[in-house]
Amino acid sequence: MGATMGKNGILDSIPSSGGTMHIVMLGLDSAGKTTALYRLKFDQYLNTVPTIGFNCEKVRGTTGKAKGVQFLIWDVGGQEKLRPLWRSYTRCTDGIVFVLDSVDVERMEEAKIELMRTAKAPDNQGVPVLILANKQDLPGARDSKELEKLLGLHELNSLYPSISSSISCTTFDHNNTSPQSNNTSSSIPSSSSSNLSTNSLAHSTVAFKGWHIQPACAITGEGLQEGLEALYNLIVKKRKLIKATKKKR
Ligand code: G3D
Ligand code: MG
Repeated sequence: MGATMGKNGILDSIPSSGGTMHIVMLGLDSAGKTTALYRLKFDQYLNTVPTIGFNCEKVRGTTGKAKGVQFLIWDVGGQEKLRPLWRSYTRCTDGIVFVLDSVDVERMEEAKIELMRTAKAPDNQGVPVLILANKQDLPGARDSKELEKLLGLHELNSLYPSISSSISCTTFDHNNTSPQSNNTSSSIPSSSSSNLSTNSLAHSTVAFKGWHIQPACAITGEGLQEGLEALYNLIVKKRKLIKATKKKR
């Protein structure tokens, strides 16, 4: 623990190579961040005290494609006076986990404001976000669908890159029923009056939904590894997308 702050934030001091994924865990105070971190790390419930500063642990993925992957998870204090520090941790991170108390409807608006502020910060735009809908064991816990609405998570969609590709497509000559050219497997009908013989370009956009909401209970550990795997998949997908975009240029 105890990394120092560099000009690019606290992650300056950590090598980003070696396949370790850097994850920052944020959320309002008492949402269950530290409980989730220690449940992931030690696979048991540990009593917590309010976090002043941060905790940091290496955690291994145990499920699906994330099995064996090493995550370096930063759990940052969520009290209001500590939130301005979040930016130092999120800069250069691979993914963000936003932990939510699924019962605390009174503070849902506050949670939404902080989540949106974080996701929309220029440094964080496009960084995959896992919303961990914690405390699902408690009566009155809102389910993912309801939380999605309460938090207005659709707003996040516009923050993620999409790749647009141009494909040469078949044009159709009405005097001649054979395709003129065909670089794609499907033919796209042209307008009824035309005898088009030139290729046209169709633009397809592959959308990337860079966020996921995962119901969880940090006390029992339910949903935590699943959430980590979902976040891992988003990070990998985003990297592939960026690589594909770069190749096109
Ligand atoms: P924080 O790190 O986000 O500030 P903590 O939150 O991990 O310190 O947890 C705050 C309180 O919520 C703790 O209770 C903790 O036991 C509880 N908590 C965390 N996750 C869950 C959960 O999934 N279900 C339930 N029922 N409680 C949870 P105390 O009583 O110590 O304040
Ligand atoms: Mg804490």
